[in-house]
Amino acid sequence: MDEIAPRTTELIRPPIANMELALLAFSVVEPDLNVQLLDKFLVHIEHAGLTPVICLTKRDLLKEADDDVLAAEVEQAAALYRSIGYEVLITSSKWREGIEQVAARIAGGLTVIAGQSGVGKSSLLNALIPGLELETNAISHKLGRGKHTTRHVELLPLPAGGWVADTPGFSQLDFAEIEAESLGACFREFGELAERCKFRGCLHVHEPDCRVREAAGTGDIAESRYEHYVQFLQMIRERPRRY
Ligand SMILES: Nc1nc2c(ncn2[C@@H]2O[C@H](COP(=O)(O)OP(=O)(O)O)[C@@H](O)[C@H]2O)c(=O)[nH]1
Ligand SMILES: [Mg+2]
Ligand SMILES: [Zn+2]
Repeated sequence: MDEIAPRTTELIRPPIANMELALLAFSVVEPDLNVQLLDKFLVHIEHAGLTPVICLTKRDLLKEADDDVLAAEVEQAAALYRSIGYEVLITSSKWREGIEQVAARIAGGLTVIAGQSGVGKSSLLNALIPGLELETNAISHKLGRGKHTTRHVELLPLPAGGWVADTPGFSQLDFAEIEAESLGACFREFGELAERCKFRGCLHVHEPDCRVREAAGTGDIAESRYEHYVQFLQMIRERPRRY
């Protein structure tokens, strides 16, 4: 009789099980880097028990834009996520920059690639896998919308071993599977601090002697991260009850 392998990790959306790494693609331009959405993806990936690797794509556009403010924002974001302990790779599929680093990082493993539609996931896979010609969603001027975008999940073998799954792009993630009490654990840098909050089960919002809120006040936890935590907590509390 066939045995059904236990599902070790589960991402609700996209529908993939038994993955190890989540390569989280975010473009620096077109669409602009959206750190709230990045934090949302990170929460879902942490919750699923996958290891996230952040991949900032379309670096060539950043260089072409020659915009110091934008460049500084991207630098800051990369520094912030690295300081939290996340790996951040910066790539240009167009210029083939950073592709070898991504290839080395995901070689031999099982990787799911996730990110909003249009950030360059399929282009990155084409750059990683010689001969692969996934359709990329260049805007069709005739139809005025993306065409031939990825609609289903496909496991692709990597040249150096291992597999990668291209997933349909999605821009909306809800918190249907995450409880308020487990949200804090999805923010890595809250970890040790949260253990020293006065109250067990502290949600780090209004509770007295909360180390997490304290750290957000002093800047030890980045303002943007704490803000997003509070926003997500609110979303969890406001979601419709499921019976
Ligand atoms: N300039 C530039 N454009 C890119 C790059 N990667 C992807 N694109 C463009 O971004 C659009 C979306 O790319 P695609 O790979 O289909 O994104 P996906 O929806 O995430 O799979 C297409 O028009 C690509 O040509 C890049 O590194 N540089
Ligand atoms: Mg695609
Ligand atoms: Zn607390």
